[in-house]
Amino acid sequence: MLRIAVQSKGRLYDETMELLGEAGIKLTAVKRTLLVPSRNFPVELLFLRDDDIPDSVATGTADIGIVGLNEVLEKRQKVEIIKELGFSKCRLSLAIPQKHQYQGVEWFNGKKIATSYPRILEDFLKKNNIQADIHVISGSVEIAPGIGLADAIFDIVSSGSTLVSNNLTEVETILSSEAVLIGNMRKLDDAKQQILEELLFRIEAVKTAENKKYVLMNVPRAKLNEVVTILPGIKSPTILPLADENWCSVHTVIEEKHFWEIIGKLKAAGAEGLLVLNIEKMIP
Ligand code: PRT
Ligand code: ZN
Repeated sequence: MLRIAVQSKGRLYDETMELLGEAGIKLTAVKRTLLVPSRNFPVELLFLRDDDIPDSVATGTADIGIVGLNEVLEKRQKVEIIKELGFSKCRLSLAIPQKHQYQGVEWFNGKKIATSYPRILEDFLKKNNIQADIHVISGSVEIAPGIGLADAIFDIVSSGSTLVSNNLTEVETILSSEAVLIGNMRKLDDAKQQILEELLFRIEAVKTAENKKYVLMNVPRAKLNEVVTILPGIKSPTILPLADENWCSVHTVIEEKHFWEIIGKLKAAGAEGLLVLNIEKMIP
């Protein structure tokens, strides 16, 4: 049984559960008790606050965990990053009140910076030879300058709207973060290692399929070459005959973003009856 530490509630929770669900892992109970085994795969989920996940993996309470890279780096636990998971993307940035002119990182000399990430900030300040006062607060960091508690903040930014509504400007981005799968530096026993490999294989299949679409269309045979050159397919497209021998059916997998670029070209080339389908999993 492989134990996976995951966030019990919060911003990571939904997508973590969705990823595990898409990887075919079903839980015995929907209710979030602390430790919930899967009913169809040899893993159990340990539900924790995200702050506790790096430590639980470093000490071996959990075998692996899913947590934001920002937490991993801040906690400085001995864990290895096994895989970047591509969700809960955000950045850790320095922001200052909009009324100030910013000419460079020296601005922070002698300033007081509020943050929940003192270690990452300390490293950055040291590297840049800045002497600043770090003021640790655990929530609502963005209101600190407005109430006179600090001159600037160092916090998580996603859309940036929280900064704007607090009259702050992002001036330095120090870290790009996303959810990561972490593991212990020590080797897992063979049984657990095997479960981990199967899990990684499944996650890979889910991730590869993300943002990809299965596209089918009918194409006049005379236009087939033209259509095939437009398609940025994974390999060459599948071409199937239709009852009307002047037409054929073309199937391929493309990235969704390419789809919008090429749809006009495909139609101009004579493609008809385009169908775009979601792909659940892809195994290369
Ligand atoms: O209770 P627990 O300790 O488990 O959770 P938490 O409250 O400490 O963390 P939670 O659930 O808020 O966030 C978990 C993780 O999600 C973080 O560690 C990040 O890795 C990631 N993440 C992604 C974010 C955001 N996006 C995010 N936007 N974490 C926080 N925010 C906050 C940010 O602090 C700021 O207040 O959202 C605000 C900024 O958002 P924008 O969109 O206005 O810029
Ligand atoms: Zn937390």
